[in-house]
Amino acid sequence: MRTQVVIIGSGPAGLLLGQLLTNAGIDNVILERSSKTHVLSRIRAGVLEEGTAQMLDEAGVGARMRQEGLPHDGFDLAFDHRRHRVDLRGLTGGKRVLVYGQTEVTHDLMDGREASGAISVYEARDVQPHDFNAANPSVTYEKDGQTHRIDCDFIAGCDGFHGVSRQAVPNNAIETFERTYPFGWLGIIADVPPVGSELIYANHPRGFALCSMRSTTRSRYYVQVAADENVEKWSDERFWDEIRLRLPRQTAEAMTTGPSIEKSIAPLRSFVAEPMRFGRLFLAGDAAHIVPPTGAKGLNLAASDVRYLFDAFREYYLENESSGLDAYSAKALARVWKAERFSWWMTSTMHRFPDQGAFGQKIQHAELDYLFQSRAALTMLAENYVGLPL
Ligand code: FAS
Ligand code: PHB
Repeated sequence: MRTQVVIIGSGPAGLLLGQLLTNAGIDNVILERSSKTHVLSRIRAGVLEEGTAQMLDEAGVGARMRQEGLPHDGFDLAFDHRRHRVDLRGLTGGKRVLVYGQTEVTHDLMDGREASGAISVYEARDVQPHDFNAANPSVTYEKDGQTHRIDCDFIAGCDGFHGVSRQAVPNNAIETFERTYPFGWLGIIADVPPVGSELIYANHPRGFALCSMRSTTRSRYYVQVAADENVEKWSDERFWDEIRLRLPRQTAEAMTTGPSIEKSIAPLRSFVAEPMRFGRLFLAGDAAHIVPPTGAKGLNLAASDVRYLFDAFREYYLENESSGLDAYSAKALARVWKAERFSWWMTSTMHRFPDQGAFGQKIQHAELDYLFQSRAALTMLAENYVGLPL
């Protein structure tokens, strides 16, 4: 079999790239190791930057997002028993974010892919990229007891942090940068109305908490836990008691609790691999970088990588120009590192670190205090949160 672009991974990055390529008449095949059901079962991000939402519109899959997504003009930071609002719209000249779960984004992209008739192979085992430093790369995989090979022009590694694409690059051709955090996020989903109309990020001596949502009837909550915490030790009751201890009293008293329909712990890390191109193999999304979810950047960075990579492929195939492909890695990394900085800053400002000590807590408090005394400081936060220009 032959195609122009093989995409490894059917998460948001792979599906969005595939949809844009197909719409532009550029032939592509997606190879995914899991089943569709498993991909859709993963509960992840919840906040879309406007640039990401516009890409979903451009891909022709934005209708349900525009109908069901919740536009948010701001969010609260809670500390010292009080909530302080960050007026995104006022601070950024009218920009906002859209609250719409990654599961729904993935659903919409899968429906679009199916309608387009483009080929996706699920439960493709042992996917392997080959000869991507030569002019004739290929990808092999196992399915139904047979080995399949696809010859192609390019390979897009959209296979996430644990994928095969980055692992296929020789160690001497790649440099990685990493910071792991001494805590994780215990998250739950419950079919109860959210405690507020906007998100609340809380800095508390007991640890960080986040009140988010998926709709006006479905809430998404998180509390910071030890990095090695066991989710089995957290009954629903223990979770609800703990998150209410970390919120201002009025907010805690207003919280509706109920049975969790999903409960899991996500580790937090900052990670970047450089470069993001290796001959005819291009990395996009979590395959190349990870951010702690505090800044709501992970899914949005995957989208901006796809923006740059799709534009480069379109220029190559439709205008016979390869400068976009040559510039992809540097252009994507420039935005990645700014999002890494913001996500690290939000995480460092809002979480309790075991070794932070009294001085560290004073610095954290001064940081938060300064934010709400300086329009310049709050504007920095707001313009990063809504998404820096593409
Ligand atoms: P993904 O990991 O989503 O998709 C990669 C795909 O490749 C998967 O379907 C995988 O099965 C497939 N794959 C892997 N190896 C393969 C192989 N060898 N062959 C074929 N296919 C292979 N971001 C936020 O903004 N907010 C959040 O709250 C948030 N929470 C998160 C919680 C968790 C537990 C995790 C892991 C991430 C979270 N993120 C969050 C970040 C997340 O949303 C990612 O940024 C987003 O999924 C990135 O999308 P992709 O790059 O497509 O990678
Ligand atoms: C979520 O709703 O899952 C969410 C929202 C904002 C974040 C992280 C996660 O920063």
